[in-house]
Amino acid sequence: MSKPAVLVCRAVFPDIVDRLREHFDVEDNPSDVVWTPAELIQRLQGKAGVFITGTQPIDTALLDACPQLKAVCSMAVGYNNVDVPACTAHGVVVSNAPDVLTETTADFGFALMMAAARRIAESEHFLRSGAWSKWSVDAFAGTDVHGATLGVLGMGRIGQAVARRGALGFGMKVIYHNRSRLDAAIEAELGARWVDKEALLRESDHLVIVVPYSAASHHLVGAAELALMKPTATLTNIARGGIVDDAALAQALRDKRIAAAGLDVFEGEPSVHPDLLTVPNVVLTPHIASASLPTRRAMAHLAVDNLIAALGFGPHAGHPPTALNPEAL
Ligand code: 8YV
Repeated sequence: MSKPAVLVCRAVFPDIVDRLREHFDVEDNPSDVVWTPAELIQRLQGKAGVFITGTQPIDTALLDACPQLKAVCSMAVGYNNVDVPACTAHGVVVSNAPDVLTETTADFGFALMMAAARRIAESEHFLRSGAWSKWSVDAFAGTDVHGATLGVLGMGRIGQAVARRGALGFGMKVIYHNRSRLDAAIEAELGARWVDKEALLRESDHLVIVVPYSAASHHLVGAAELALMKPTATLTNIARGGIVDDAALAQALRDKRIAAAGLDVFEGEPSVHPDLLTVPNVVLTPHIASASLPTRRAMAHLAVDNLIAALGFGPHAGHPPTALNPEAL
């Protein structure tokens, strides 16, 4: 009997592809070409499953054009690139990759927040430029992290892991805003207090954004919100581009409306708003918050576990462990 065919959209670790080859005829992408939607549709013809990352859009047009597709398995936790209701309507199961990247992503969010607060990137550029000629009392004096107020916008798994670092490691006072409040026991463990969005913006010394992207979170932080923040505050975004209005943020940084920012995600990435590239008080990284090698491997393995199970193989046949719409099966 011939094996079902699957597509791996981007270059991944060779042993990941080998695991898929045990069950499937695999077309992979070792040269890591970013396929256009039309190329993706063409390669998906006759494929029962697809391994994607957080960057391939999966929409109705693609689903209509690929009637044999049964499973879309992503190695990202965020799934705003996938139209899950459309997949369900087409009988296509979708999975994401939660939990395995929580701690690594929280580590990075904390690092970016600290780099912004303590002006690490800005001062490193100064040193590398050869401009360092003497010690000065206020050179690159930033803001303290320990004992400050940490504001978390979006208190899911990663938000809670950031809060835990702040509260337990740095003695920070933690406030958060989320549509739903945490259980009282978790609030007590994290020492976290729910506040409305306006209070979060006004009271945070360091605001970390960890909310999923959706139409409702588009430009959740723009000029009006930035105007509420303290001039000494920092803003860190490790969630998705588009949640922060990047043009408004660049202006606020230039005007010193807020002190500094740390950004791992951008509207329209991999393009970055040109004004962000010229303001000095922002640390910019290319969407790498989950990028420790063990975590990227764990994310890819989880997507493979899901793909194997969704197409009826392995120990969890028929029950992909982190399906978002198991009812589609
Ligand atoms: C990934 C992410 O690097 O998991 C997510 O939602 O944004 C990142 O961890 C990327 O999307 C992997 O495809």
